[in-house]
Amino acid sequence: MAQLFENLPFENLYWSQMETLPREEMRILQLERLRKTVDRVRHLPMYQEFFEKTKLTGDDIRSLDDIRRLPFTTKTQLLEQYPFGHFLIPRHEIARIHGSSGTKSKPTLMAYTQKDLETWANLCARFLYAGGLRSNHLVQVSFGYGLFTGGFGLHYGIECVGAGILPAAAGNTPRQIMFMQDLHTDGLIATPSYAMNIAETVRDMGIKPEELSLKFAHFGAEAWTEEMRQKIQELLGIRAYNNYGLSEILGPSISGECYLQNGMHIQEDNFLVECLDPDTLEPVPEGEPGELVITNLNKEATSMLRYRTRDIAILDESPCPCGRTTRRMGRIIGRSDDMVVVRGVNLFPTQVEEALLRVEGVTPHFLIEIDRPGTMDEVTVTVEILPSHFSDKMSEMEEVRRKILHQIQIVTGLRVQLKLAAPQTMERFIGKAKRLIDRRDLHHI
Ligand code: DLL
Repeated sequence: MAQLFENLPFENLYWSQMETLPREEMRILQLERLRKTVDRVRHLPMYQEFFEKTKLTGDDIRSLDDIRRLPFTTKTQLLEQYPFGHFLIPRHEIARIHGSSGTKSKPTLMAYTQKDLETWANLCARFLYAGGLRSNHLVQVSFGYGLFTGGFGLHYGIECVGAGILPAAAGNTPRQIMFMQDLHTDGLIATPSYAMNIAETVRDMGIKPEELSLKFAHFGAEAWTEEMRQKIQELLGIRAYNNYGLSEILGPSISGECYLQNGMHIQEDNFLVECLDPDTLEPVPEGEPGELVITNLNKEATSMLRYRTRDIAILDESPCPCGRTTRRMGRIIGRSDDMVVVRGVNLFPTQVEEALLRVEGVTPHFLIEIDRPGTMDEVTVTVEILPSHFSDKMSEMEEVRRKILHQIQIVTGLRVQLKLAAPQTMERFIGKAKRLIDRRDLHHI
């Protein structure tokens, strides 16, 4: 993979001049765009009361720190506006609508103008290009196409770079692999859990990574660990990059990794990202994890002020050796609403993934179940074992059990119940994986 970059002339490393804009110029641009955004959204029903009371306008925003004078937006507020109350354009000007899956409630629907769609494609093109995508490549998009922003977002990003697309969509893993073999696809787009599923099937079919033409992949839409990256890279012989986004803001595009894989470059000309303590809503000290709170700076059809993502990550201000000047964000540690407090200890599903993948013979297919039969929380982790390490002999399995429990305790600080599942018995996901079931009724405590 290294050769892919060695032959490139330096100026070809970046898709847009925005990626290397001097920090001061970026701040000026952000401020200008923030002021415009404030003036555009202040008449929306969900912000009206605040702006009527404070009489704030764009002109009152004198520095980027003034963002702290603006109100937050939550998913609940957006749902109250369902379907169109938060749109900034009349219905006939809508070019597209996307939204969240809405398993628990109605979906949050977000609108795009034609210009928004062009901006979005360009932003996706930036991180795809930063990971080595060039116009001569053919990329397999194994995301669901639909209301979910992953499929269409990446699709048009690849098109924007001028590369070829195979819109394979998610599912039918043997067929995905057949395409990889027959069409020699260079790149893969998927959720990390589905990519793992594909990678394991490749291995189980006896296909060696070098028999495939895959070179790179961009994964996102759910939390994943460095351990998972290493596993998938090894099984498919690729470089796997992380990218982040959410439909309420735009979709994939908020940030993505460059070929150095050391954090996701935030596309700061389009998004103002704060990292706040979720309880006090004050900025966390630099280098500490906090909730990402995002403001749109350049979206026409819908624009959020200080949207509370519930995603926890660490921001990195240090310059990246790739030459991009944008701030970076570390991988998402978890969602604050995915984080459970068990016997007073904070637990994220990604911590369990990290622990499991440290043990040989263990797959990343797992489920965490939390119950409270009496007054104490009980955590049960069920994990699938590789065929090569699965045995009917109690003594052999005992060794694996001991190692897993030890790693879980090191990473999470918790003692859990462990169930070892036979190969191929745990559910496989083609989109976002579900790894946690919390059956405690915490409202009655
Ligand atoms: O998942 C957008 C997306 C699609 C991003 C494809 C990247 C690739 P939603 O369905 O609205 O949008 O879900 C957004 O997914 O708040 C995070 O909790 C999670 N998420 C997205 N990307 C990552 C990532 C898309 N790279 C929610 N790492 C967000 C961890 C992620 N979590």
